Amino acid sequence: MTNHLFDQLLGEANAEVRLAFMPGAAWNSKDRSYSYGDALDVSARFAAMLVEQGVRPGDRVAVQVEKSIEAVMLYLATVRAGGVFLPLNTAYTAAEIEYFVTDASPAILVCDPRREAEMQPVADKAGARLLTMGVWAAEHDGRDGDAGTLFAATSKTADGFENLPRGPDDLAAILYTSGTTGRSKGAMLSHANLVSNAEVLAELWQFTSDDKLLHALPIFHTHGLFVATNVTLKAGGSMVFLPGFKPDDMLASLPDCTAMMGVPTFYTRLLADDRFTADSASHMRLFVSGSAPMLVETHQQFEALTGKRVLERYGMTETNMNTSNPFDGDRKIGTVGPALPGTEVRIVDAGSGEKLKTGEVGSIEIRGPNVFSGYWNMPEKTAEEFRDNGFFISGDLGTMDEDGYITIVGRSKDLVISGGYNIYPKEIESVLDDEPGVLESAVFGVPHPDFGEGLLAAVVPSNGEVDTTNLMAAMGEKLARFKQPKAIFVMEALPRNTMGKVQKNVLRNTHGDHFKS
Ligand code: MCA
Ligand code: AMP
Repeated sequence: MTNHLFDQLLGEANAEVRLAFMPGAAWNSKDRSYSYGDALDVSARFAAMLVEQGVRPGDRVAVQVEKSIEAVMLYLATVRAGGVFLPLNTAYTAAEIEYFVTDASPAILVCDPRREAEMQPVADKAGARLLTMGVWAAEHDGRDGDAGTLFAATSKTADGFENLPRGPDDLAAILYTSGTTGRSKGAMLSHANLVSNAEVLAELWQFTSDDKLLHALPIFHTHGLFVATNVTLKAGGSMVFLPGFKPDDMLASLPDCTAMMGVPTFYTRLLADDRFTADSASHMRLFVSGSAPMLVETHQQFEALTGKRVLERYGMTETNMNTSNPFDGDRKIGTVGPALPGTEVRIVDAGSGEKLKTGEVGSIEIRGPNVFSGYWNMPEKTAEEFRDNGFFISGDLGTMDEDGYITIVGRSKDLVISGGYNIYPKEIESVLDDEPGVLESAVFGVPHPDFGEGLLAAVVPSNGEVDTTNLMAAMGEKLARFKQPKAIFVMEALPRNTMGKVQKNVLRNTHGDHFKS
């Protein structure tokens, strides 16, 4: 019996090789590090536990826990148990989680022990069993570790656990991505989607078992979970697993690593730190950036300081990675490189779907084994975003040069990318519009020195006045912190064009300097 993703990523794992190391924290693992042998053992024990807890092939396992090596084991365990892994941003409020679990109806919801009380009703409403998973992190952040019910339910042996069979087209994960309508959509990713991308990237970026990846990304999104982790597993390499991006930890870990993946904010923060020098980077064989546009000037500063060029690539939750600048060959700054081997990327006229000429701006569309099979429970939405010939309409606008390199020039979707996190203004506007005293609102992004784009909101009061402090507080209960506007402006009316459409470009121009120091 085969389990496509597990077999491809770990089927030939060398049990002796060290997989991951989490420095500075007394994690629930032997000497704070995992070998591939540990990974095989722990993920089998977790998988056996999930089956005992009632997970059946195709069932969703929703997980909102702090970053730890064990959380990665839970991902692998879900796959081994035949389940569908559904990771959730740790910043999400209970109100946000309720939407996801009601929509995805998971068999199990795993949360942090500190959030058990607020998550129990959420799990009950969705008919999910609640488990808690903590990290023994006393040394890390001073709190006494509560390991939670998940570890307690896991037996000390895997007792001959056998992976549940799963084929290439079976679902391995659902990742929620916000949408222009304000409702988040669950992107369904198959075993083959994940395997094909991991294989292609590991080969293209020349990952081997000698690599040690500096991993400081969150593991509830494609970048940290699939690009960084799956590629490392595929190559049989190792990782230094940091809980998040802290310059001190990054600089302390760099000498031990060979490669790093990050969002542009990682690079601007490193460049702003005097301790990051040519020496810190000289032994590194690869720096990758993605999830948001990296400014040309950031590329140039990085190259001027280190003599190395960051490799920029382009992906989406729905498609995994689509394009990448080459490992060997010309990494063109300002572009995201050509289509990955096996993936087709084209630039077309958004209306007619006709292919455009070299250099013309159009809709970026993608077809290939990396592209998802659709949105969970949303066949109409899925149909709207695919062409009849199978191309997925990304919502990004770009050009292709004579060598096939793609440059992203904008977005047809109303989307703000802040520090690598996607924020759909519509979702925030719906929350603001529901507040008493608000007639209407417009949420938009402007340049931000740290996050690339920073979120701002303009509101029109229904009766002349509205208290923006109250609005901020109200959002605190409903929206994750990174989705909350950094400032709210009160306006008499929103700027509109003759069609009545809100002119966000006018708002962006007016407030474009808001974050400039
Ligand atoms: C934190 N805050 C943010 C963000 N992160 N606000 C806006 N945007 C953000 N991204 C808030 C905090 O709550 C805090 O609010 C204040 O901003 C300052 O926080 P700080 O401590 O500076 O933030 P941090 O904890 O250092 O986090 C910044 C970060 C992090 C390291 C850039 O956001 C991050 O790891 N981003 C990576 C996201 C990612 O992995 N994206 C990939 C998605 P206050 O002070 O008011 O409480 S996958 C994807 O996009 C596709 C598939 C792809 O191509 O990869
Ligand atoms: P998400 O839906 O969170 O997976 O974010 C996907 C979006 O991030 C894409 O549609 C792009 O708009 C953006 N993105 C990812 N990588 C890059 C990049 N290298 N340059 C510009 N935008 C990017």
